[in-house]
Amino acid sequence: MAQRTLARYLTEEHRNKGRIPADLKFLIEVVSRACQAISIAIGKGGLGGVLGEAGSDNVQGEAQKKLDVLSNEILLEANEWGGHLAAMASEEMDLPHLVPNRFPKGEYLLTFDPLDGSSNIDVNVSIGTIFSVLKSPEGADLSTAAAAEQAFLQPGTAQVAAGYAVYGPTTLLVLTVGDGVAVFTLDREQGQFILTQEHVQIPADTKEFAINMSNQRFWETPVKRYVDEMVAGKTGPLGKDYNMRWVASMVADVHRIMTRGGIFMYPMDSKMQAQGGKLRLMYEANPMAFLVEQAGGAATTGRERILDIVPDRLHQRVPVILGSRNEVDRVTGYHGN
Ligand code: AHM
Ligand code: MG
Repeated sequence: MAQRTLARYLTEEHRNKGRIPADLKFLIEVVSRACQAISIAIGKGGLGGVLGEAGSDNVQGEAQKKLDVLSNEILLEANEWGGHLAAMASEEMDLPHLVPNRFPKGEYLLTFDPLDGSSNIDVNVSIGTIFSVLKSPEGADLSTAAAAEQAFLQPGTAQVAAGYAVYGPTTLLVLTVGDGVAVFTLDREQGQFILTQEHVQIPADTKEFAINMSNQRFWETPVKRYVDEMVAGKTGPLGKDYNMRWVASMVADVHRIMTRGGIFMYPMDSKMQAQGGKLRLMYEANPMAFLVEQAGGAATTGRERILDIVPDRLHQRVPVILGSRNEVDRVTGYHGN
């Protein structure tokens, strides 16, 4: 049987299922090409002079790596000319990036974490790109970058597409357009993403959890209780032995869950209270929550469904608990929900 490329998958979603308009199909293809370019840059590593610090801080006050900056530029440049976007917002930029006046504007908004897992870049461990697509509200004020922020403040339920690329031993693109989750593998010789899995399903139960255990003393009681119960193993209240994995790249940890189930938590902790959590709603939590729900899993903050949160600012942070449904329900229940 002929290989199904990403282009073909998107064409079928457009033509046969009427699910995505042509503009959205084009947008996703452009994002996928940017991810290929990022994958090539990452692959060069020390030979390409792309490792190490950029010498600047981003809006979150975090030191930027050269690849953070480069990936951001690749995504901006790839997407600004196509006529499908109204504006973009990135974890690495204070304000939205408007489409320059020399290019036509479209109706979509794109948000991204250009290179997730920055602490893993220099140690040759999997990293990724996360993206989300929204529609620009009718009549949105896009006259200045500051005014444009308002257009992005939509709940995750409004996303029309979301995905991530994981740059691991192979480069994968994992995508949803609201019709389940599909996985594409980059064929480096062809320079194309080829469909390798469709209808991804996260098992409802799991024996694997992912959390940064070094923050244990800062967690709230419900998460402490849940992790204690998992660590207690077979003779504990949950009656099974659990295994722990923590790559510290959200894309890699979420991809493991997409592949074989599990629960991922970056919960609220007392260090992060003032800022609302560690992970960013628009660039990390929402796209991952959309993908996980589309694969039959669940995603909450412990207190509410992530996709229901109405953002009050672009760089908002939230606690994240996602993955196998029964486990997410259990720990969410411990929060009194
Ligand atoms: P980044 O976007 O700056 O890379 O930060 C987000 C990352 C996630 O990928 C990962 O889940 C988490 O931060 C790792 O945190 P920690 O350093 O506490 O292990
Ligand atoms: Mg990130």
